[in-house]
Amino acid sequence: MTTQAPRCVALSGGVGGAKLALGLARTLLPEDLTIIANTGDDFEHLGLTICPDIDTLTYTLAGISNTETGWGRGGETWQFMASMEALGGETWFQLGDRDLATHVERSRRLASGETLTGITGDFRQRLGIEPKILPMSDTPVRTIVETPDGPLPFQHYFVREQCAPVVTGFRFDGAADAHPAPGIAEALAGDDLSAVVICPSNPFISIDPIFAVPGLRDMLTAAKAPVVAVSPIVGGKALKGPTAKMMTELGLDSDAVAVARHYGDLLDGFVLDSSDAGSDDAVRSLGVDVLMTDTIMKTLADKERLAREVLTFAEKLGNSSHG
Ligand code: FO1
Repeated sequence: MTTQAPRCVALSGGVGGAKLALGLARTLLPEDLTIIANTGDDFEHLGLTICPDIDTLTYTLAGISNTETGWGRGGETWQFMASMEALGGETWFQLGDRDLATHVERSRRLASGETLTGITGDFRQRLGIEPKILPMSDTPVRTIVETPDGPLPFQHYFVREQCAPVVTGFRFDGAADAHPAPGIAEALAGDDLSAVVICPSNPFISIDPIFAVPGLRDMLTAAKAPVVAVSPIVGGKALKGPTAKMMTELGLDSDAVAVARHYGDLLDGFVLDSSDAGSDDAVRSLGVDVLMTDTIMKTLADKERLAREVLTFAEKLGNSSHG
């Protein structure tokens, strides 16, 4: 009998998701990993198209990210921002000098008719990344955060307003006309797929925009591999970002069980942090298998260990569902 290397598709937003994506990239053969990135955070700013989650994934996998912020590039300088400030331009969204090149070149290529998939693929190859990073769609989809004072474009809510407004809901503008990016259907098809991993990203603003692309969630449901999500909530708190605050404002419990319930039928397995022992029965009662482990990824070794454990968990789920 020959044992095949596992093949995996991962869905990711920004910082938290990119950490597990890096662990997966260091565990799997490059041709066996495809990462689908949220583009709902994308926006047009200073005449440029900014794609934060694609860039966070790309910089993280290339080993050139700013490990303190999780976004942007390491060793950054800020002359462009200082010059903008002197001219009275907008500076609430920090674009470093090195990072700026990504946005300028991507915007130029988009304007000349290239697709986001093509540009993302070219950038990652030039930066030495082997696994595929695919945007969820080549059609622009923009997350809009509904608040009592009206709708806010995602980055205005997240960065300019520092997530302070109360969230009453979300809209994904453009999603109805979007199509999954080329390569997604192929990555999710085939009997050799071993795992679909939903990285520990915010379910509402990082993963739901991916599911808002018509047909994409159905492709996941139809995939021949178990779908496993890693909880972004640990001990009732989001490790980074506004997930727990949002859940409370939306009238949900701000715990890992509510995240599992949010994904619902889609899930075969859920990875809970050991500090959430006691929530596992509630997740199992949803008909979802549970892996309890340490999900906090501080070091590279943490990322690799979690990636290995998630893949082994998915493999077990796959074996049991196929008798
Ligand atoms: N996040 C911030 O909190 N402040 C910033 O000034 C900021 C700038 C920025 C520039 C490029 C980029 O790719 C990402 C950037 N982010 C910034 C992160 C971005 O807002 C992400 O969408 C969120 O972190 C959610 O994933």
